[in-house]
Amino acid sequence: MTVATAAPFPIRDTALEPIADKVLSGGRVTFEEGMTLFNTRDLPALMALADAVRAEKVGGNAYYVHSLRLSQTNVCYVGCTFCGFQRKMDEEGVWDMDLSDVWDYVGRHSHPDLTEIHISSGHHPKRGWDYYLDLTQGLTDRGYQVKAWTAAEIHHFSRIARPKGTTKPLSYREVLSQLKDHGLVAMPGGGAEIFAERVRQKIAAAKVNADGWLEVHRAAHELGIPTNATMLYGHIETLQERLDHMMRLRQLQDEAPGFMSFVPLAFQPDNNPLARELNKTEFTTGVDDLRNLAVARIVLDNFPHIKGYWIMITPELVQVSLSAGVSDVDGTIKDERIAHASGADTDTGMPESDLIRLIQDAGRTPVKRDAIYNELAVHPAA
Ligand code: V47
Repeated sequence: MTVATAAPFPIRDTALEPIADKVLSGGRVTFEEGMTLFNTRDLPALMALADAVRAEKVGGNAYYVHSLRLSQTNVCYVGCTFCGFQRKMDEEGVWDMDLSDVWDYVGRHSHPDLTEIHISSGHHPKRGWDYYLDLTQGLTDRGYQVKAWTAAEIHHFSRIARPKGTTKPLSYREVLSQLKDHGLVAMPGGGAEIFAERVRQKIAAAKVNADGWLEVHRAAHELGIPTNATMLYGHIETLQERLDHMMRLRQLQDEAPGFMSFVPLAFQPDNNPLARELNKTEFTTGVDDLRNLAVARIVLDNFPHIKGYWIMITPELVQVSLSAGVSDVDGTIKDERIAHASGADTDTGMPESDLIRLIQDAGRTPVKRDAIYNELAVHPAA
């Protein structure tokens, strides 16, 4: 006999009933239960459960940030196969801003409401450590909150920042603490890709490994630098590997809290070696995007937010995802380049008024936040 579930929404897949009861009474899902969530065909119940978890955390609010994406260079020596953005130094289509170019760029894109500059770029083989410190400091001095440098870049900096004549890399902690002294307020979640070694070897073999990525974020959290975590999905990874990725993040958040949001990144399948090798031209499906976000919301019970990244899954689906666990829609962005280099067909930025409307029309209250989730303004629907 099945015991009636306490869930205030219909559940057609009976395998979900005990999980819903557990989650709704504050319990934590196991790996096996996480797989049941991934495998269910009962998307409405999965979304409703994730929505209940979301509501418990943020009530009727949904967050956004007035941000600018800065990709000061696309030069990168790492060679991740999913990436259509990277260029070698002498390749066509390359750009590489020195500091004065960056100040001009930011001046051109500046707006009185702009709070956050999110840096997203390549691993440059020639730039020295001072460039990164001066870039962080210069943006801070101009009044912006700098959210910058992925764990993969921190790993790269640990090698280029070492004192002359030494061979031992600087510790992640030392690199991060110098950046913090130059104004860094938060770190983005890029470079996580998929932690499972089987996949990482195929798509990001030369990038920092999973343990290194997690170690950098641990060091950041211990220094009081909040961070995000991403997961690149929709290519060669299995559902088990997605869940393993989430579980490793959950574990780190238990041990060294400091993650603000989890950001699933849907594979953009154009102009990159992985898409060509897989002969892949289609974007991830809406069903996969929604279940991925919903599972993340339920599994990552210690993450304050799940972010719906409209650049990669469209504003329309992000609006729906506000009923599937998502509580943050990222930002105005303005000049996104990484996803667009791999075929994203969304706009490269969105006016703040459109973001507000997107959230209001989903029945949520838009809350403008800064880079570290201080609330700046609330825009209830009229
Ligand atoms: O690190 C590169 C990914 C990341 C592709 O922290 C791709 O708030 C899909 O990290 N298909 C950069 N993804 C973007 C990023 C990010 C975005 C939004 C918010 C936050 C945050 C972080 O984009 C890279 C890589 O993992 N990426 N190529 C591609 N073809």
